[in-house]
Amino acid sequence: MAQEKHYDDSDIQVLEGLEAVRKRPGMYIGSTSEKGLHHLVWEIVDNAIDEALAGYCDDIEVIIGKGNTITVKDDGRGMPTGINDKTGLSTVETIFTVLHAGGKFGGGGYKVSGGLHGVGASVVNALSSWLEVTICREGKIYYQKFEKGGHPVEPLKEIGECEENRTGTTVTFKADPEIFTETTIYNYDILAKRLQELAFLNKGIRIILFDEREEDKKQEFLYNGGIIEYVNMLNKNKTPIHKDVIYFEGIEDGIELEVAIQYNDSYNSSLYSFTNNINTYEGGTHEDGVKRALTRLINNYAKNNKILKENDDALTGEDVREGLTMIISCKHPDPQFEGQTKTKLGNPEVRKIADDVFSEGFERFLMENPDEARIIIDKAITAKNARMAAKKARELTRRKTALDTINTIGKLADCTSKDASISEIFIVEGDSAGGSAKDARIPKTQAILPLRGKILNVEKARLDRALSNEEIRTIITAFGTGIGEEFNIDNLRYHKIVIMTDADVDGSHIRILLLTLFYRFFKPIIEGGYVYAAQPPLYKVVYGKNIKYVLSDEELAEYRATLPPNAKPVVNRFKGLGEMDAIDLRETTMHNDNRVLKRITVDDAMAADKIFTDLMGEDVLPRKDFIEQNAQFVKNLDI
Ligand code: 0RA
Repeated sequence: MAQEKHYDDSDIQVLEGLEAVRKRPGMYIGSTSEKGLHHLVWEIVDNAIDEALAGYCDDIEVIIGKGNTITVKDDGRGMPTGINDKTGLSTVETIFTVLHAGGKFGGGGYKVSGGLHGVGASVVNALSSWLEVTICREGKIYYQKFEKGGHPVEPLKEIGECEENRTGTTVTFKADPEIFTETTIYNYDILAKRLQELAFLNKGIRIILFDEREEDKKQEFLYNGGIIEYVNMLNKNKTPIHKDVIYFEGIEDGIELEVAIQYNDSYNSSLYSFTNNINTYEGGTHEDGVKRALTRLINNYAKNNKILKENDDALTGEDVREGLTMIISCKHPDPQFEGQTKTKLGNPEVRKIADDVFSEGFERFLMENPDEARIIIDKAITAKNARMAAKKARELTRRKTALDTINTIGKLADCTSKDASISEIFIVEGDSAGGSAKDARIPKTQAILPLRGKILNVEKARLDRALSNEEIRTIITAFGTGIGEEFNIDNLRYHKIVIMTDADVDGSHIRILLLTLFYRFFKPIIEGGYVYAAQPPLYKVVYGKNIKYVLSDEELAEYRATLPPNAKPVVNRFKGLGEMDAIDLRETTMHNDNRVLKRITVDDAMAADKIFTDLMGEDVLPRKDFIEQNAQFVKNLDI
């Protein structure tokens, strides 16, 4: 009796905590969209990764069950099962029901949890219809189940025996559809991509993903080479200009740093940095330190070996990073995340550590491999020469500004407002859609730029060539930001840049080309959240006096189901934007009241960019087929 009473007391407090999570799930997992749903998986996987980083676990299995349950199984020490002094509950129950409990039970090492620092398990429990945990430890099997919102069904109990040396934790949960109202269906590709990334970043950990919703769907990720293999994969369809990936690692004051690089013959750099397995999209001190060291060392080597002359201009960071693929992974006991999206590493001490680790290793590499050194430095010098040529080309363009402006004005129907914060530009596929859009717009705040031709694919083009493409020049002039070294986000003339293309393959192609262009040359406009994709409807349904526009076949079926059984609505399928008249377009796609705009994230743009990267060297596959096969990506954009 006494024990049960005690249990009830704690239960009340505990459930108040979990109730808070259910009231404001967004505060704990960002959102309750598809992204939030997947966040639940990361929270549980992170705990297993922590156990692996502490050195006790090598195998992690993630299973998507038939009913969209998730199971995460590890072969770690098993969560502690004894009674916790503070809560009077078992440590297992404490971990799953007390907010902020996680960290305190960790046995040192890095906490990799994506910003939640170990509170993950209780948050996942709070947002689940049910959750089960099974633990093997010291020859015994323990089990506990929680029901809707984290209510324990009964305390942790022993349910059987296992081999003495078998240990591990298995967690299974079902996301609560009352919380995740948009979807509770897991996307295999999202899970696979991140689990693969985790396997690259944590060498030697085997992560297996099973999808029981489909027969024989399974992938195993195990990379003993860690981020070296990551760079190999990124460069798979490119042409490296030196044989092996160059890798350095070091540890100073408990801060661990790994860098892997390889140059390829392209003109762009692919640079990804991580801290405690979190993608630091906004960079930070680890990235700064490595970049600074790279620029300094290449300049020094070039000068010392008389490849650059005394009076030559120095190579810039951009020059030495042309064609560079690089992964930086930092593991820090107390990372400070800053920036707009909290993905910028702020710890100042890391700058020097990163510089030290990279420069010690890279200096030796240059000394010991003069042939490779020469190839890398020649590439940087070529990049510098191209940069100077582009500068000249830009100066020429600037002198022709009057002419350019006339050309641009011919195409651009600008808005009258000069206030960027309320101004929007619609980049529209084709002249006929451009015409309807011009009629449909609000002239004060909405500008229309019709694109006539396909824009240049910038994957294989340097800035100087991109600048010779008329459609690209028009876009630059319209944006007002300039490009390359002159780029200035403050001069952006529109705070909404809306890509408006058809929902077909050509439309996706144009959209992907535009995103690639923005990603390569106007990244801050994507990072700043200024870029959107419009979502024109697929059908217009007229039923009596009601007009309804729907975005997809599913939505059409849903709408039909709401009509009486004998209803015969008139359903009109739009074959493209060009088929819509100004009224349709205004009602559905352009005016604020009804339109659905999808904000493009850096991830979306990266995915677009990757499609082209993957295409290089895959000339067997015609471009269009490839994009058709990647319709999933296009669909993702259309959520
Ligand atoms: C702290 C201490 C111990 C195990 C764990 C944490 C642990 C947590 C999780 C979460 C998922 N899988 C896990 N595996 C282990 C045990 C300490 C000990 O045995 O002395």
